[in-house]
Amino acid sequence: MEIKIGKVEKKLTQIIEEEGAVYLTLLDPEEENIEEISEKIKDYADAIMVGGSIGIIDLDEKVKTIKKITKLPIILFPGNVDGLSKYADAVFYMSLMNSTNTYWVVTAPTLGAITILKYKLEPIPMAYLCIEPARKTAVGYIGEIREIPQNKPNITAMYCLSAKFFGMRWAYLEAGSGAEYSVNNETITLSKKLSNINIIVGGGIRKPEIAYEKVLAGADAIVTGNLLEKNPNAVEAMYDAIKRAGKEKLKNKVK
Ligand code: 1GP
Repeated sequence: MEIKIGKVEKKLTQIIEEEGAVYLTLLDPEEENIEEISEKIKDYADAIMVGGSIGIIDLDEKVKTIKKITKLPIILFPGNVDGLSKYADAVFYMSLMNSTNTYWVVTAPTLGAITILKYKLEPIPMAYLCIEPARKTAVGYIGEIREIPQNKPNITAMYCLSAKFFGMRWAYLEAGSGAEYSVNNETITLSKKLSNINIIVGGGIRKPEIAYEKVLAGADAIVTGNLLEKNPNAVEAMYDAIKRAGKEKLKNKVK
C-alpha cells in the first residue's frame, strides 16, 4: 500500500527544501489572548501548533478562533487523547519514545487513532524525544520520561534513527516548554546526520540568535511557545532569523 503524504506535510517539506527551515509557533489552548496572539503571528510563522501537556477546554472553539484570523495550517500537538479537534488541519501523530510508561509511547496514540480517522485529520508521524532539562518541565512530569542527557548526543541520534526505521518522517527534540536551556547543537547535528529525517527543535528557545544557531546545526523546524505569550512582538525577529539561517544552510549545502 502506498503511503500518501498529506497536504500540510508536503507544504512544510517544500518550505524546508526551498527556504532551509520552517518556523512553527506553538499556541497553548489555555492561553487567554488567543485572538491577539494569532493576529501577531499570522505573517511570521509557517504553521501553528496547538496543544500542551496540561488540560484542554473548548479546544474546538479555540481552533475555530485561530482559523478565523489566519490561513496558516493548524497542526495539533496533543498532550493526550483529548487534544484532538476536527477543525484543525493535521496532527503530529507522535510517540513519546523515551517515556517509562507505555501509555505515552503507544497507548495514547492508539486510542486517538480512530478519532483522527473520523475527524479526517492528516497524521504526521513523529518521534517525540524529551531531552535534558525536560525532566524539570511539565512534559517531563506528565510524560514520565527517562530524560536523555545533553552530553550524550549519540543517544538522541540513535532514537532518531530508530524513528526513521519505524517509518516516522519527523523527530521533535524537546527540552520542555520554558526550559532553562535548549537542546545543544551537537545533538541536533548528529541526529540529522544519522537519521536524515526532519528534525524539529523546541523548548527554551527565546532569542533569535539561538534559533539561528539551531537551524545551522541542522534543525529543519524551530518551535517557540512561551515567546508568543510573553513577547508576541518578538516573533517577527525570530521568523527572520530562522529564514536567514535557512538560506545560509542551503548555501553551505550547495558549496
Ligand atoms: C514546548 O518546545 C515547545 O513543547 C516550546 O517551548 O515554550 O520554551 O518555547 P517554549
